[in-house]
Amino acid sequence: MLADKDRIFTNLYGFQPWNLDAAQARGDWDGTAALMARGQDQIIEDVKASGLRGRGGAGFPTGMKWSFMPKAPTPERPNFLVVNADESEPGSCKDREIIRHDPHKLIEGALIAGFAMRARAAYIYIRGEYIREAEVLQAAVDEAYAAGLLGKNALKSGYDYDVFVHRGAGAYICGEETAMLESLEGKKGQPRLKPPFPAGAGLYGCPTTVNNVESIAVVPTILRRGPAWFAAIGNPKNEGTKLFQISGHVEKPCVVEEAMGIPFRELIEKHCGGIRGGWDNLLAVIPGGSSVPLVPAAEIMDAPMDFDGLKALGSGLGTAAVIVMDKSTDIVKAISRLSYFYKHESCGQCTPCREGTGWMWRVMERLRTGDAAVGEIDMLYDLTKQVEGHTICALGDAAAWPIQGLIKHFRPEIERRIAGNGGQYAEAAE
Ligand code: L3W
Ligand code: SF4
Repeated sequence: MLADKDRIFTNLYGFQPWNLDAAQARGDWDGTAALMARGQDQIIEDVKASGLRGRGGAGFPTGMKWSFMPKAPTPERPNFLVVNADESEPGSCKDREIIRHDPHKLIEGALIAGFAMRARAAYIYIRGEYIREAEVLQAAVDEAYAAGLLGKNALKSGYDYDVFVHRGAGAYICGEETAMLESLEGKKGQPRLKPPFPAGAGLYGCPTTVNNVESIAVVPTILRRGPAWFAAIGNPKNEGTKLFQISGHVEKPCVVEEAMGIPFRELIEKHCGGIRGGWDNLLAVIPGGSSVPLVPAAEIMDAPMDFDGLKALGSGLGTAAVIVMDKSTDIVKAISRLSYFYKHESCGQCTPCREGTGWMWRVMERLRTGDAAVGEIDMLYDLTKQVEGHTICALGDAAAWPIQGLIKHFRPEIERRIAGNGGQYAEAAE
């Protein structure tokens, strides 16, 4: 379990004010100019040494991503940082807490990260539904400007840096990094083909790094306490602290900062008061937000909650949005509902996703009611394989994986429905 002294997000629950005075009293903006004086390359090396991997789902090494940015940008082709605050993954709600209660950690991180990658400005793209959070964030940015922490000659460092808050309009797909860039440019939020990656051609065609809110907000503390401190927490290649968001059938759903790699059972016992109805009542867990396959109860119990531990189980850490389902869950219905979500959120520009998500959802609905032939289970599995890996962005994969997980682990339950024996689990209320 993570010691209190190792927690980065000391105001996660908003017990203290979010404003600049309170943030500074908690240690934010302490010696920021001295951190920057270490130099851009040293900051990138420190972030690399800390082992920080992207907290938005993919787990790409953050320092390495920054190192892809050109070292000599020109006024005609500046570098940009884009902070992905379009938190829309079902189950994910950690970035919201950071922005609500600790916005200065994000803003200070955006300054240091932008400086390290020689960016001219940062755009924080915040989910449209996060109305109050956008207000807090803008007010915190305004405070930072007024205090000389941002803008011309930010922190008297000789470095000019702007931070803009940009509100989204409610499309999940704008959380995909290249759709976000399109949206920022004022266009329809549709993903671009990669490569080129944003570091080569991003916002307005300029070199751009897109990082998740949590990835940026932890950077000042990592630099202040030293990369070795961060790297000593967690497991090899899965270092540091992580915000877990636990929802569903636990006694006390919560967002909590823990060490990467904490075993699932410990996470739930220590912070969530256990599983509703006891451990025998656990059915399955989606450990990383709706885009990763579910893991059945018996396999998840002692699993390390980190990138590699969950990958070994055929799932993933994703954003660490842990969705817990007990035996009252209609598991086929739950996955069918996710299929509907992906069908609804598909941007429609590539055929396997546009057509496949609707097709998968329709078959899922028939499996839910048992109004299908047994052979359609394999047909649906094949269909997910036709979508997976054949689309422009990861939404196609995200739509396919939950269904694959369901078929892999709960085929007998689907077959029972088809055989007309009734479900093993009670039909959940609408
Ligand atoms: C330069 C290369 N850059 C990779 C960069 C790339 C991106 C990052 C990761 O999807 C996942 C997705 C969701 N040169 C590079 C390179 N990069 N190779 O590294 O890239 P990638 O393609 O592995 O992932 P992605 O397309 O960014 C992210 C999953 O996260 N997810 C949930 C997401 C939801 C939220 C939310 O609501 N906040 O984040 C959950 O699992 O499905 O698989 O920056 O440019 N050679
Ligand atoms: Fe759009 Fe789906 Fe293709 Fe992604 S995979 S670009 S969401 S149609």
